Amino acid sequence: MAKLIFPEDFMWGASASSYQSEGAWNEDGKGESIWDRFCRTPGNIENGDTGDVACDFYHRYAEDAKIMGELGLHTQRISISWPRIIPDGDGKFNQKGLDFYRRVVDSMLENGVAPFIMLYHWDLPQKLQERGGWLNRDTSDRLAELAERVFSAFPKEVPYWGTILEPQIISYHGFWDGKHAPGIRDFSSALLAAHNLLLAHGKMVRAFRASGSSGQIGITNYLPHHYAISADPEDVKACRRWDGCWNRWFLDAVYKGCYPSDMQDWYKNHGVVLPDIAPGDMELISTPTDFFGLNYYYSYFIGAGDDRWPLMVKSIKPTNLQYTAMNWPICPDGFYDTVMRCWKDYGKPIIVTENGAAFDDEVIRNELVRDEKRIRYLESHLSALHRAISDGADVRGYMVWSSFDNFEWALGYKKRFGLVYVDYKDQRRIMKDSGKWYADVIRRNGLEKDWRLMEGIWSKSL
Ligand code: IFM
Repeated sequence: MAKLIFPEDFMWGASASSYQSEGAWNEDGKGESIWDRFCRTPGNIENGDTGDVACDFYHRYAEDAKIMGELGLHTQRISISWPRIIPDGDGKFNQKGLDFYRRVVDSMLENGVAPFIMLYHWDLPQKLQERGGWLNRDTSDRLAELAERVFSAFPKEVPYWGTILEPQIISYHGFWDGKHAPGIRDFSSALLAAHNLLLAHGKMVRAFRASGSSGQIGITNYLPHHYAISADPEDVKACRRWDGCWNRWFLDAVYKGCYPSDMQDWYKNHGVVLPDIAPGDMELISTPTDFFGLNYYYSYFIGAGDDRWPLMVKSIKPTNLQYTAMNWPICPDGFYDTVMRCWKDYGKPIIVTENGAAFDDEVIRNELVRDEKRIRYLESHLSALHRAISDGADVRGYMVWSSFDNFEWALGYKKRFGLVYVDYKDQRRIMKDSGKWYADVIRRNGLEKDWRLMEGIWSKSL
């Protein structure tokens, strides 16, 4: 009998995305995306990997939908490859692209899995990049047009819609440190990109309401928790700045209709050019949504320092924590604190749209993947989530990243996050132990463990 039982109608799911899984990068009329281009520049991606084939989901969606059904997922998140449907981002429409998503949605429904469609998970058409991409306000209108097409194609079948996946990562890795496409390094540009992405979010929400489609819509933010490394006021202020940059900048805009004034002042004083805000922009960005999409992986430990201009912080990696293969600290307390903070500060029903971990998985005897560390990671985070729910947070669902191993952006295929192992040589799928374990959690709507009692997992309360 599970000890930590989740609410009766709790939604269990998993997530994936188009560029990371589909492959078929130039089939059936698909246009080039910024990731197709970025991956072709030597040095951008580990091992020279690309998403050209990925998990070949484009051809194997039916088999994969069966596996989603075997996992017992209530929902699976997929994303729309924009250049598959509108190859140049503007103008010509490609029916074959939309037909593919029709087949995917039907296969999922046949297997009892409700589709959760994310409209933008990073694969911008390259042609739009050539017109400025996210630095051009017009891109937000183009994305709203794509969204309208997709809403009208699926008026009833899709219960959950996401607008933008992790505007933080798109802006900061795409435009601040340049690790992601389009590989620009300029903080002011990052804030402009963020503003245009948030405008696109608002426009898509309005298009959704106007379309009369059924279902719920929200945006997904990337929300690490931030702990100050000491009680020294300078460290505490630095930690608040880091949080202001990663979390409050986006959350306050979407849920309160303003950018935080302390961050605006700090940026202006450090020579950052803030985006122009046209009349009505903030109202558009804060158009009401139905749920708060929360992605959590790890926490940061922040103090005052000289790094990360214009923030002037330092980030340390505590030695008493365990780390995943991404070198991310395993920190379920941070998950609890993030969920509680989001609930208290923004008061919207939460869906955890991603949580998970990469480890160095190995296949044993051609059929088993004993990924005990992933089970412990998920178990510790789910028990932290259970505690947040017991303490009053309105959390409606939880989705593991990821259902299947896939292309981990600049880190290529080496980093495996899946509940299902993908052998990229022959595209064989092998259910990992974590997949079997998660199926059992879903079946029982709960689990046994309390992370505060789990050996080797850091907790502030220990
Ligand atoms: O793989 C990514 C995903 O595309 C967005 N969220 C974080 C995951 C792990 O890095």
